[in-house]
Amino acid sequence: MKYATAYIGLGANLGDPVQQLHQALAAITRLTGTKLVQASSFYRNPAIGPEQPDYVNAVAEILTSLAPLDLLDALQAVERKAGRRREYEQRWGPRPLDLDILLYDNKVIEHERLVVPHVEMRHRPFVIFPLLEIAPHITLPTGEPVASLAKALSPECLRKI
Ligand code: A4P
Ligand code: MG
Repeated sequence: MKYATAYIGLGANLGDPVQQLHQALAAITRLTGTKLVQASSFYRNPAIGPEQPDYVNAVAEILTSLAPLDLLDALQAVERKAGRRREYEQRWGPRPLDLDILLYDNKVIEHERLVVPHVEMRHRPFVIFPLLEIAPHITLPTGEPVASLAKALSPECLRKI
């Protein structure tokens, strides 16, 4: 079996976000052909977007034999089980669980349902600092080290739980 290394961004700001992230990690370990390698600490931080509760965010490294779109389907099924109903949501609005594919090997993917690296990741402290915690030497497919992206961001808004 050929495995890809992928990094998943986890976020929640409705219900019990810490519990939701623990459950999401457990659900990820149960996905077909997928192993959880490691997860970052959980970080509480203010929401980016409309006025809403603080988020808890984390990043997980996985090994998966799922193709990128199959992984997306599987993660969206996990989001739905956590009570997420996209049709009632506003863009960047509150959600019980959000799972984003940040990186998938060194691939660049531009599909109508899936863009990798995740478009917003480079601007988001709640993605870059947890990623740096578990993969300090990683680079984006562009060759940019995540450590360099972190230098342009402030970690002050993040509170490690
Ligand atoms: N999609 C495209 N690329 C990807 C990818 N790499 N990973 C598509 C996952 N999905 C991807 O996603 C909408 C569609 O994006 C999916 O159907 C998929 O086909 P969504 O999760 O429903 O998100 P959305 O709210 O409609 O918009 P967006 O821009 O994806 O939201 P984000 O970027 O996930 O932002 N503040 C803090 N502090 N922490 C957060 O985690 N999250 C958001 C949501 C806003 N503010 C936040 C946080
Ligand atoms: Mg999302």
